[in-house]
Amino acid sequence: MPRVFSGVKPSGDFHLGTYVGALRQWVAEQERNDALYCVVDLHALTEEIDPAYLRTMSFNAAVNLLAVGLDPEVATIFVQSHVAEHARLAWLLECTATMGELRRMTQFKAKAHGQETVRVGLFTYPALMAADILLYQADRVPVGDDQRQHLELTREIAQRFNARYGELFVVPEAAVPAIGARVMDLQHPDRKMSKSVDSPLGTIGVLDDPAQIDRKVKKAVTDTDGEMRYDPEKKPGLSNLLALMAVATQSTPEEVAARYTRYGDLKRDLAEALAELLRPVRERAAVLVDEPDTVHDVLRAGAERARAIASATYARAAEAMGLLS
Ligand code: AQP
Repeated sequence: MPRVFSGVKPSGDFHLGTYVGALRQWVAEQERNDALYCVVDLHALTEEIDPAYLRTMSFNAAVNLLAVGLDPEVATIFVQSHVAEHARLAWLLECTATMGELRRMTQFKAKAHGQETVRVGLFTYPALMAADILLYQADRVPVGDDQRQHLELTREIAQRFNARYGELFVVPEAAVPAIGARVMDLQHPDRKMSKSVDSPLGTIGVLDDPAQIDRKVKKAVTDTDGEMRYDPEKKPGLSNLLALMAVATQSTPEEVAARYTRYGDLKRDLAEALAELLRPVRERAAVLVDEPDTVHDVLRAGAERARAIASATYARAAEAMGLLS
């Protein structure tokens, strides 16, 4: 069975972008693959985060993973820091990656831009992400569009390692959805919807109720020419809404555009469709938050299984690089 791995950073509440760009695929992939999904808490440390908040968000992340429909009987769900080999392999891979490669990462440039101090971990983040993936010998990595470049670097690191130290790592493929790979902020359609950017009206949380969704969609920024057309470059706000409607109704943005003439009608139907799309997630999460033991049991079992795979890969990589076993 092909293996699938992906991770999500518990740096804040999950939003529609997380769901549409990644989690939806994770659920679809779990049936036909050996799937491992991880709450990547070590990645959340790359920027300032309150310890108590991180703990809460990591637990909430696990709740949300179960609430979106991941089945712990089928997929392995765990927390990154519970498997020490992530940090251990990251060091080995940092010692194969170059400053030039890491400096090219656009996410680093964007996050470091304008900051007085930048954590070393933010810079080396892509090596840790490569370790996350390569530890499990993943064939496919379902991610949103913003992670493409990191995936490309992971492939380069794996190929270079294999060439220098012997064939060890599977070189993974990115699996990016055709529609919804980059959900934009509803108030600032020139930038992606993000957990850590404060944009209360521009961000739809996966647990938002129908009234909140309705308010945010109705206030979404579009344009003034009134032309119903999918054109992400010239009409980013409207195109974002068309893409979301396409995801919610399993069609294409162009088909959605053909069904509407007025922006107001599209917004009304989109708000309803999104509320319906997220309804089961909201309902399951409401039950799960009151069952912390169930959630912790899932994470404990997941870490155990993940550790078995990760420790075998790490041992081979360490030995290949010359560390005494
Ligand atoms: N806006 C988005 N559209 C489509 N996909 C998205 N993803 C994130 N935002 C969007 C995808 O969700 C998965 C988990 O991402 P993450 O939470 O680990 O990190 P991120 O990509 O850095 O997400 P955020 O929300 O922007 O977090 P912060 O603000 O903390 O950096 C990934 O597959 C990602 O592509």
